[in-house]
Amino acid sequence: MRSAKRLLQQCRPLGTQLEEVVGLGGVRTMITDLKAAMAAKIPKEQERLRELRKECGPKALGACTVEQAIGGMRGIPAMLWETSLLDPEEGIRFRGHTIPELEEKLPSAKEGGEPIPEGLLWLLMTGEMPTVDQAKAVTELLRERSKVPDHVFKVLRDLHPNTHPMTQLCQAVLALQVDSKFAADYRAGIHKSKYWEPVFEDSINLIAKLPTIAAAIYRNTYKGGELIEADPKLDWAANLSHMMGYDDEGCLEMMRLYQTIHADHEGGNVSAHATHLVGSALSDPYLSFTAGMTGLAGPLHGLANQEVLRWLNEVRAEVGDNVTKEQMKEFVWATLKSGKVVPGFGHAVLRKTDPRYTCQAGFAARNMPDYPLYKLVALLYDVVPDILIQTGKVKNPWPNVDAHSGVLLQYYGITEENFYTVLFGVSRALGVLSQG
Ligand code: NMX
Ligand code: MLT
Repeated sequence: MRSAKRLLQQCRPLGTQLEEVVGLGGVRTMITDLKAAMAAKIPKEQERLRELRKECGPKALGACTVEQAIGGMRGIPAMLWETSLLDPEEGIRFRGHTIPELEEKLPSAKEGGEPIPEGLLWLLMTGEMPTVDQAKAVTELLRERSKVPDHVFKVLRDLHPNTHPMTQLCQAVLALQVDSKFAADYRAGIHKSKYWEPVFEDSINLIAKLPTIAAAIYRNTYKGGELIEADPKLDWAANLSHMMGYDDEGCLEMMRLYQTIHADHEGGNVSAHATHLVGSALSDPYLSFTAGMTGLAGPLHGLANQEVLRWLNEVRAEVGDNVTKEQMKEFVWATLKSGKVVPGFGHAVLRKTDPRYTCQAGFAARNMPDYPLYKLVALLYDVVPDILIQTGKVKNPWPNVDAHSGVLLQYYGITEENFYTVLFGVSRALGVLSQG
């Protein structure tokens, strides 16, 4: 299923800009409080939706074929998704901005460095590119709410030691649900025009706590359970890396970029669609995000980043690090002939190389040009598309986001591939909860 936004845009232009407000004494001040920015925007957005329905309600969005119904509603424009738009040829745009534009325009933690996801969160929620101060204010907001209650750590500790990190993430988020503001306000009879406020509160509370939860899962599962305190000087993504035990400056930058580019991919992918669907029952953000994460845990979706590494390690175990093009071709054919997919390649919507892949390849070229695994992934780019084309059935033979992310993590020492999808999930919270 894909977004109806393109057609809806033809009916009516996007909402108004919100940059400045007139404060006390008539002084124009920039809003740096995310909730205040939302409060100024939401009534207009609610009105826009009402008008859209009135003006365009009967307009048809397109026809639907039997093949599309069988194929999981692919290509049917049937969903309103404001935060991002996916073009099959160009790739994702977040509120109108491509990945290279985000790299250029979003605030960074250091001069000329990688974008910080807090800036993206502001952009996704308000539709406006944030200033440095606005992004910093989000960092502070998330820091203030980052404390995870003890009972959540207890839930994690009591799980079976073999519990997959993605299952642990879901359990921890469900354990947080006891504090849902939306669930409490709904019980108290909140007016529906005000739903957005407790949804916003829950979303921010959850996003703020996810790095600590993810790091606890990592430390419990792979590092003997010794947890690391957050560093109050660090931003949200850098703190995730720090609490996992990785303080290398390059790793902090990698985590900022990683957390920015995985955030949103329109509404038709499994994690976004599941979050949206469950949220439409007025299940609170903790419940709906968990639904998204159980979907992200599937090997054809987010778990593919773990599968890519597993698969590359199989190649290396068989032929060593100096794999030739011919050996790689044989390995790809053997994978296909054994009835498996080549992980990290193909996409339900994209028909070109994923710009998130290109962005990560650029990071690798700048920061780890001689790393053997980077070279192996570059070799895959040379070999796999041609073979997938030869099968005659794969609609997109090009690499997706998952083909490259594991290499970056491995380089900085995060070698436990079963954990990778948790990092994807932390980032995905920014997109799917903003849409909520
Ligand atoms: N390797 C082998 N076969 C493939 C691949 C691949 N990478 N991609 C597609 N196919 C097959 C697919 O299984 C289907 O075969 P069949 O008719 O026998 O069922 C045929 O090609 C047509 O599929 P498409 O229409 O091209 O792709 P579809 O939209 O069904 O699926 C994916 C999209 C992403 C599920 C698919 O390309 C895939 O399984 N890729 C590998 C797993 C992966 O990398 N997933 C991550 C996606 C991105 N993410 O982060 O979520
Ligand atoms: C995603 O980021 O969600 C994946 O690329 C899958 C998709 O968009 O269908």
